[in-house]
This record gives sequence, structure tokens and C-alpha cells, in this order.
Amino acid sequence: MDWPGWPQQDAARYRAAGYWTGDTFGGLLAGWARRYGPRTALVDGPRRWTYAELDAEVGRLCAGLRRIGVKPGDRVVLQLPNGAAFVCLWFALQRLGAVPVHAMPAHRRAEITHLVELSGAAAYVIPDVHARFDYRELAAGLPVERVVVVGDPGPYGFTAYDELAGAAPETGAGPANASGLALLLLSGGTTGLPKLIPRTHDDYAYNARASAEVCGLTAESAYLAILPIAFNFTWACPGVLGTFFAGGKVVIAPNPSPVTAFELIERERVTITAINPPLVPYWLEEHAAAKPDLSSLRLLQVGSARLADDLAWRVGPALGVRLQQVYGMAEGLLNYTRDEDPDEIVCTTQGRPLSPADEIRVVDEHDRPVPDGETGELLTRGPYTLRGYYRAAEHNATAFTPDGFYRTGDLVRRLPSGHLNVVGRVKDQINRGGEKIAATEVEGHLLAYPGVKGAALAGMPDPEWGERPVAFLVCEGDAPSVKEIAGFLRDRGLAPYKFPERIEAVAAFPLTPVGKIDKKALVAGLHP
Ligand code: J2J
Repeated sequence: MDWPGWPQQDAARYRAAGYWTGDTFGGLLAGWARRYGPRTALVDGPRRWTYAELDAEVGRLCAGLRRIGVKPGDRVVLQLPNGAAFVCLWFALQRLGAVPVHAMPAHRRAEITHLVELSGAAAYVIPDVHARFDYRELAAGLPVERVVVVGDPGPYGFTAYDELAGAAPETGAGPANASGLALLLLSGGTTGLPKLIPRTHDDYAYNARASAEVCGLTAESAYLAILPIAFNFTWACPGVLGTFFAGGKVVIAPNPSPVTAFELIERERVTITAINPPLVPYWLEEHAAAKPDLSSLRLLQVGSARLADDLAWRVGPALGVRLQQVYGMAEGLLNYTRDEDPDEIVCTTQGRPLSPADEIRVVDEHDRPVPDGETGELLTRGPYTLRGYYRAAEHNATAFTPDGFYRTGDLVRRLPSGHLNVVGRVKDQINRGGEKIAATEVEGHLLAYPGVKGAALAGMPDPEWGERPVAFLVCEGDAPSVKEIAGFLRDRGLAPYKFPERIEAVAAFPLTPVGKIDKKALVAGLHP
């Protein structure tokens, strides 16, 4: 078995409670096209699609994918920047019964090779060139049978996206197994190589639908996709999918600049969008300078890393919009502050669980519950939180409790109201303004550098990003520079956001009482 699903009893409970509806995404899109047909579903630059047009485009792409040999059950790695093609292809794969694997545009050869191999991908979808990077060159060296290029396919014999869309449309819902695999998300990771998160139609549809309800989405809503569209937050919390559930309009931002965002908010009368904490000061600055009309914007979601309380307090008064803090994870559990919460809660907590069926435990290092208000690791179980990673049996044995709770690795405090405060983390991960870096993954690469005998990657506090990666190295001879390490890691095909931004040579590593590298002590010893 590739991944452990929910035990029968829990699945039955989630169905009986109406959380799981038995709908697949292929069927959902067909239903939305019937219900919302002439309404605008998607806006990308000058191009617009009604729900009926989106459904037809998806049908053509589905037929095109089948023609090049993609079959039901196949995994297909999607690595596309924000654009309508991601939306259309994602649903075309659903209609076919194939499984999109969400990669990020920033990923490079090391990450994509791993994703392709781990998922056994039958195809890989890329742009031609984006942000000055030629994805076709990356694709040319990969062990994958089919490559689809949005744009110019180049000289490699790849398939052009435009060629796919030329086929006669396949209509209908597609395969009907809602408890089957619908997509694979990439985990932020803590150990070794990144893990894949299996999400089913039942659980992911609930994730998006319940999020849309909590955020008050209606057919009049317009969601602006600013963060990467493949990110769980942007895609389904409530994001693109939640907006479609409500019959609203999705507007694509081609880049994360506040200038672009403000233009689109004004032009399309956007009502809701989501950003990460590092963008908040840019929004405040640009808003003060340009005084855009944000009167349509009802809700500004901020999440993926800790938002400082003082910034949170400034959002409402400065921008005239309601803030919502979101503490979520691709593994499942989502926490939102609510419309009815007092400002104090909205500005100082990271929300409370989405579902009445989300089970929360805050525990000490022996998995014993701690009282409300005290700090402990958050464990969780529920109708949209995974029970095991994809093809990772060994890792699953320790990443979950025996009774199926996922160990988030986050340190939280729970208030009597049920709201959570994220105060730290026990997992070996760096959160660079929302971008997750698994320390051991990078350390593995650093150890391959000539003369490096020991490597420890840690997060150093940073006013702009929350934290930035710093590498502590034990070296034979001189330590390499930041630039030398960057060149080395680039050659090894690692995504640049993971590169250490500072190198510290150390003679030896301080150890914790249990004999692990004491990264806290290393960071504490940094001179500014
Ligand atoms: C502190 N840490 C946070 C927050 C996430 C919505 C929002 C975010 C993600 C996401 C997501 C945080 N304050 N507000 O998928 O749908 C850290 C925690 C968490 C990890 C998950 C969504 N919001 N975090 O960020 O899978 O450490 O998902 O466990 O990328 O981000 O990262 P990821």
C-alpha cells in the first residue's frame, strides 16, 4: 500500500457527519459548470473564463492528456507559475483520474528529480522560461517519459500545451472514487528528502468547502491568487478551490508585488486574498504611498509563518480591511481567526481549528497533555489531516502517534477559547517568511563540499523574514564563502531559497544532553 488512509470507523463518522460527500473534483467541476455556467470563474491578465468555458477547456485538455498516454491513476508533476494553465491542467488531470503532484516554481533539479522518482511520475508539466530560468533544460535531463510545456516546447520533442488543448472535449465527471488519491502535496519536511502528502477527493474537498464557509465566500466573492498557486494556502484554504465551491471569481496575480495586487484589486473588485508575513510591511508602505482603492477587499488572510503582533495590529487601521490569521499545513489541519472574533484574538493568535471534528492535543516531550496556556507540541487528527505520508512507511512510524495523531513539530499554547498561539517549533526546519527549509536536506549537500567535516543549518532571527538560514561548518582548512557555497549548491540542483545566507566556521558543535547538535546554542552565539 502506498499510503495509509483513515480507519473505516473514522471514515464512516466523517461521511455520516456530512464532511465527506463522495464527490470527486472531476464531478465537482462539472456540477459547478451546470450551476454557475455563465458566471466568471477565472481571470488571468486579459483572458477570462466562465464556469462553462472552464469546463470545456478542461475537457479538451483531458482528451489531449489521454492522447499523449496519460492514464487514470498516473502521477503528473505540475511545476507552473501563477496562471490559468495550472487551474485548467489540474482539473483536466482530475477528470482523467490522474493525480497532480504540486511542485513549486522555485524547485530545481534536486527537488524535481526526487519528486519524479518518488511519485513515479508519468509526466512533468513546466513553463518554457520563467523568472529567467529555462525549465526545458531541467526537464531534458529527467527520468520522465512525457513533458508538457506551457509556451514554446523548444527542440527536445516535448508536447506543447496549446497542442493538447486542441482535442475534442471529454465531458462528465471522470472516475468516481472519492476516497482515492486526488493530489500529492509537498511537505515542508524535517528529515532528509521531502515527503509527499496524499490528499483524497473527500478530504481535500472538505478542506476547501469548509474554508470557504468560514471565510464567508459567496458567488459575489473574488479571490486574488498572489502566493504561488500550487501552495496549499492559495489553492484550497479557501483559495482557488474554495472560491469555485461558492461560485465566485478567481483572479490570478502574475507576481507577488503589492503594486500588481492593488491594480488587480481595484480592477476586479477583489474581496479576499492571502499573503505571507514578509509581504505585510510592503503592503503598508505601498498603500501609504499610492493610496489605492481597497474598498472591495473584505478579508486579508495572512499565514504560513508567524505574523508579529505589532504588524497584525496595524493592518486593519492602515488598510481598512479585516485581518485573518491562518495557521495551516499541507498535511491538513487549518486554523483560522473568525469574523466574529474580537480584535485582540485576531491580532494576537493564529486562529482555531476549522472543523468541529479536528482533534487537538498539546503535549510535553512524553506525549502527556499540558494544561491550557502552557507550551507543548501540537498533535492533531481529523477529517482532512493525513494518517501517513506517501511511500514513507518508515518515517510514518515516528511521524504519527500509535492512535493516528500527526506530530506537527510546532510548539503552541492553547487559550481557553480554543485559539492557538504558535510560539516555536521542535522540528528541524527553518521557516524563511513562509518558505520551509528542511535542515537535514541542506546539510546533506553541505557535507559533500570538499573539506567540510560537519554541517548544521539553523535559522537566525531576522526582522524581515522571521528567520534566515545560517550554516555552521566544521572545516578542514578555510571555510567556504556564502558565494562559493551558493555556486556549489546551484550545481547540485538545489532550490536557491534553501541556500545559507551566512556561513560560520566552528571548531566543533556544542551538543545537547541527548547528544544532538545544539542549534539553539549555535544561533545564540552568533555575533550580529
Ligand atoms: C506560525 N507558523 C505557521 C502561522 C504555518 C495555510 C497557511 C499556511 C500553510 C503552510 C498552509 C503559520 N504562524 N500562522 O498549508 O493551507 C508553519 C508551521 C506549520 C508549517 C506548515 C495553509 N502558518 N506555519 O504554511 O505545509 O510550522 O503550510 O507546521 O508550508 O508552517 O507549512 P506548510
